[in-house]
Amino acid sequence: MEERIAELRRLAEREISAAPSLDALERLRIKLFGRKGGAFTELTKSVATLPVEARPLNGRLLNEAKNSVTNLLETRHRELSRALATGPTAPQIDTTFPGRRPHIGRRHPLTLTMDLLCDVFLRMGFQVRQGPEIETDYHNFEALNMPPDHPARDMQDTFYIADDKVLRTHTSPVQIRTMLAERPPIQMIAPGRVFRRDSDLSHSPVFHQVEGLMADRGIHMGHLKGILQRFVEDVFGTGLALRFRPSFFPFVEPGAEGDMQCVACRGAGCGVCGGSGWVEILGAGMVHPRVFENVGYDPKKITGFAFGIGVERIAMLLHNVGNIRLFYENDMRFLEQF
Ligand code: 2NM
Repeated sequence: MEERIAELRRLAEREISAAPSLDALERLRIKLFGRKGGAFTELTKSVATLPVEARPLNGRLLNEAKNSVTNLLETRHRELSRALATGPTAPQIDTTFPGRRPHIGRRHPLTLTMDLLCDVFLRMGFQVRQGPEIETDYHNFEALNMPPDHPARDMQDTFYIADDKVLRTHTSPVQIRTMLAERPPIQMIAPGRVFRRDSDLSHSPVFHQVEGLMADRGIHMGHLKGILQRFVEDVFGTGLALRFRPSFFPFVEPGAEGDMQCVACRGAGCGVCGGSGWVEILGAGMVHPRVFENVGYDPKKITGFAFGIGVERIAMLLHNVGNIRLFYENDMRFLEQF
């Protein structure tokens, strides 16, 4: 019996070391340890038939042999696996195969437009000022010469957070805060997000503005027209006229709306401009004396112009986008075009 155990152990060791593949090794494992007919399995059964005094020694020898052979099987399994992954038959890397293109993000068309507008005014000497999106009634309305019963303060247009806290309906409160903190000359723009309860093809409850203010001694409407004409040229190219139509805003006098010749038809009349040849792009005017009084400037000495430009409107005209919602739906087919 001892001799049979030793012989099986030598045979197993030889065959395991020589096993050429993982498949061969698995067949060998079954041959040695299989439940039915495995060599070690059978040998274990015969130990049980030995005379009682011979069992302990042979049991121990058999267990040693099984443990040693089991370890050997595991070692050989590791060897063969490693050879498969790294050896000459391992899968080769095709270095000519095209790489996986990483997805590169891009800036949002509104961000691009906002940055473009800011650049144009920065080049003309304006500085960027920012302020909070949640504003006091005072900064958003009262200081801008909008008394409590003014229609622009109507619940339909303004998101109220509390009795005297609103989501700013324009970036003009940034001009108020700047004038309260600084003395003329002021030459600033306020780019940012604004909020109104309004929504259709060309209106979104959240939209963006770039407003501007220039205040000093001797500022007049000619400065306003010149700066804005230059803005139209820089953003849309030369040769498009800008015209002022008289209009009303409580915080300016006189007030105007600015139309530029249609980018699409250059004034001939088309669908974009509704056949008129002109598209409205901004509001503007000379800062109302009461606004200057409210911030402690003497309106007899200081005059100024202000303007407000809708960023979405400019982006739609620049890229011929017909529906404002495309800017907020995050459809990659749209965004990837910019
Ligand atoms: C507009 C149109 C006209 C404006 C006025 C002021 C301030 F604070 F200086 F008085 N800021 N912005 C203004 C004037 C804004 O947007 C359509």
